[in-house]
Amino acid sequence: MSLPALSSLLDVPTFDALPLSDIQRTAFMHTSAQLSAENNVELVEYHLGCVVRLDRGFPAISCADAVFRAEYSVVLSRNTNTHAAVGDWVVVRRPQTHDMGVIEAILPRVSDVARWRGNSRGEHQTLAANVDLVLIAQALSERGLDVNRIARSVVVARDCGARAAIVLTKADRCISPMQLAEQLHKLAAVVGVEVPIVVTSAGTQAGREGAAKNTDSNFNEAASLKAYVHTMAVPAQVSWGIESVTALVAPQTTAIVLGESGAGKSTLLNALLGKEILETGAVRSSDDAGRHTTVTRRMVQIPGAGIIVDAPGLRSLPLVGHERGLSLAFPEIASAAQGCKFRDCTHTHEPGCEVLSHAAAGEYCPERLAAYLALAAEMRSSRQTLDPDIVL
Ligand SMILES: Nc1nc2c(ncn2[C@@H]2O[C@H](COP(=O)(O)OP(=O)(O)OP(=O)(O)O)[C@@H](O)[C@H]2O)c(=O)[nH]1
Ligand SMILES: [Mg+2]
Ligand SMILES: [Zn+2]
Repeated sequence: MSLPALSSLLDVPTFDALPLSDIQRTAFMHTSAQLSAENNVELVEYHLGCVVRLDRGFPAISCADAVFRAEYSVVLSRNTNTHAAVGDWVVVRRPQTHDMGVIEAILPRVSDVARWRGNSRGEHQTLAANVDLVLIAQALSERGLDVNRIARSVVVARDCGARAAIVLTKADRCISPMQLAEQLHKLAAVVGVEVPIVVTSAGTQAGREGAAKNTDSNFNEAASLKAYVHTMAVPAQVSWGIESVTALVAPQTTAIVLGESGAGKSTLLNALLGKEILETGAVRSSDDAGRHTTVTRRMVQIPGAGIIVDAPGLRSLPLVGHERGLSLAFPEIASAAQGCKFRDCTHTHEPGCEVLSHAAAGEYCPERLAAYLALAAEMRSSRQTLDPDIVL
C-alpha cells in the first residue's frame, strides 16, 4: 500500500499553531547540540519538528519552514519502543541528498494518551502525545449509550493527565426528547458534574435540518437541539452544537477524539473544519458499527481554536494499570477507599469499608458507584493476570 499523496500534507496545522512547552524547547537545544557534537554534523542541520501525521506508522513532520515525511535514524529504528506518536516533538535532520527527513531523537512528552492493547502479554499503545483534552465520541441512538465505555474512556484520559469531555453525536437520529434527556441524566450521574457533555448533530446538513424540523437556511444547530429537548430538564454540564466542541479546544492546545468506528469522529471534525478534509464511511445498519474508515492519525487545525487529532476507531479499551485515572475520575469514592480497613478492599462486603458506609449514607449516586466498582474490579483482575515481566 502506498502512502497518501504529499499534497495531503498541506492540511496539517501550521508550525506556529503547534503547542510547544518550554521544557521541550530547552530539550531540543540540548539534544541537538549533543547530536551535533557526537556525529560531527553542523548544528544547523538539526531542526525542531512535530509529528503531525502517522500513515500506517510512517510519520510526517512539520518544521518551521516545511512539512515533509520522515524516517527514523538507524539508532532509533533499532529500538521499536522509541517510535514517535502524533503530537511528539522531535529533533529531525534533513540531509540534502535525501528527500525524507530523519528523526534523530524524540523529545520528552508533557503527557501521552495510551491504551492497553492485547491480552496479559499486551503492550501500551500511545495514541497521541502532548494531549490536553480527550474528546470521547459516542453516537446517540435508541439503543442507549454505552455508559461503561464512556466511563472507562474518562479513566484512560485522566490517567494520561488529560482532561476529558464527552461528545454525543448523531442527535438528529430518531431519539425522542424524553429518551435524550434520560440518557443525558444517566450519563451525567455516572461521569460526575466535572466532565462536559456536548450534544451534536454533525451529519449531513439535510440530516440536521430533519432533526430540527427546520428548513430555514439560517439553521442554528445549537438552538434547534436545545429547542428539541424543549421543556425537558438536562444536566448543567450539557451544552449543544459543534460550536460548544470548538469552545472546549482552546488555541495552542491539543485534543484527540476517541471512540468506536462509526461514532462520527471524522464527520464531527469535518463539520468543525467547515470542509471535508477527512474521509468518512457508512455504518452497518444492523448494529451501527463502522468499517474502520480512518486509518491515519492526523492533526487538524480547527479555525479559531486549537488542534484535534483524528484517530482510527478503537475496538477495545481494556483497563490495565490506570489506577491513578480511576482516582481522578472518581475522586470522592477513591478518597473514601483510602480509609477502608483492608488495603485490597473490594468495597462489596468487607467490614470496615468506608466506601460502603458512605454509600449507605446515600452519598453516592448508585450508578456512579456501580461504574466505579466495575472498573476497579476489572483493573484488579487485569493486574493479577498480567505477565509479571511486563512493566506498567
Ligand atoms: N445522522 C447522522 N449521521 C452521522 C453523524 N455523524 C456521523 N454520521 C454518519 O456516521 C457514519 C460514520 O461516520 P465517520 O465520521 O466516518 O465515523 P468515524 O467515527 O470517523 O469512524 P472510523 O473512522 O471508522 O473510526 C457516516 O455515514 C456519517 O455520515 C450525525 O451527527 N448524524
Ligand atoms: Mg474516522
Ligand atoms: Zn472498601
